[in-house]
Amino acid sequence: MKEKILVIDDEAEIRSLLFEVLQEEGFEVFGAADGVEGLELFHDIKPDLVITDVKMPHKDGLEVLKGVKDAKFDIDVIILTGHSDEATAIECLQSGAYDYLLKPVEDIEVLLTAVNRAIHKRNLELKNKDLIRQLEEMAIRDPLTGLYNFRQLHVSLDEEMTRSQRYGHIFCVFIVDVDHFKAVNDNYGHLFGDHVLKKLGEIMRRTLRDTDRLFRYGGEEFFILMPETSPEAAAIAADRIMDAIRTHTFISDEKSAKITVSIGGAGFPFQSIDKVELIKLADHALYRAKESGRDGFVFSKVVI
Ligand code: GH3
Ligand code: MG
Ligand code: MG
Repeated sequence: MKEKILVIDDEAEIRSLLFEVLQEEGFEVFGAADGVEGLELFHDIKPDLVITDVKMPHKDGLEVLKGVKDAKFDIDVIILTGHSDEATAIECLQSGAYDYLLKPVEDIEVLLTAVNRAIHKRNLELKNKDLIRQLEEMAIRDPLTGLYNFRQLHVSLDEEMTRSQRYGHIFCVFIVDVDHFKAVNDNYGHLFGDHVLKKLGEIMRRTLRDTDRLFRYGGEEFFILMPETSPEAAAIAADRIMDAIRTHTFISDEKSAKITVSIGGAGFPFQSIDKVELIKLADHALYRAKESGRDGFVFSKVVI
């Protein structure tokens, strides 16, 4: 993709010179004849670099620089200025300009070096931002299913408890455990087991509300956090989940299998006042669901 450069100068000849040179260099170039028009265009196109004249009608280069910096898009500005006005150029540098070039622009190589350096720096910054975003995602997601992981579950539970206490709302949680999953691995292989876990995540995500959050809790266990949900509504959700899974045929590599899950549920703050207790109640309820024959849902009976 071509990088975009915005050239702001009231002199048409300078604009057309820069247009020609920068287009030749492979950039997409936009032009504006004064600072007001320039800043409007800047917000519209979000260029990768701004080159602006200093002395212009309406808004001068220093005001353009301020407008660009205030927008917080991390976009650099190169200042164009006459020989007689180097003091302003220095003031621009002090206010955050990336570089300045003296007019008339005679040495095209100097111009191109400054532009390419600024664009290279911007591309590195964008790449870094992207890598940081990826790392942040990796830190909170489970790589197999793409669902939020155990660590993020604790963050979300803490947040939901705070919200629930502040606004007096209740919420419910489920621990969902695949029935006889060891047998799935033993009979069809670990890869097929992985496929089942991934698919289970998709099925549950589709079955839940947008505001419900789904986590991979452990190996073949999932955790569901349902804000503003009563135990009665949770029971309906549990039935829907179990039904969707029970009726699905898992197919991969010419193998196919049917699977069921057991679900344990508990609520906050009517049954538990802290996170550890809440998880323990859901876990006990899950244990009872397993004991009563699996493919079932048990909501904690604890009353406080
Ligand atoms: P139950 O109905 O009592 O829950 O029986 P189960 O076989 O599901 O329970 P158990 O805890 O004995 O076995 C869980 C299995 O899940 C064992 C483990 O190898 C498997 N498992 C855990 N994580 C993964 C994974 O990421 N991929 C695959 N394929 N299997 C996994
Ligand atoms: Mg001028
Ligand atoms: Mg299991």
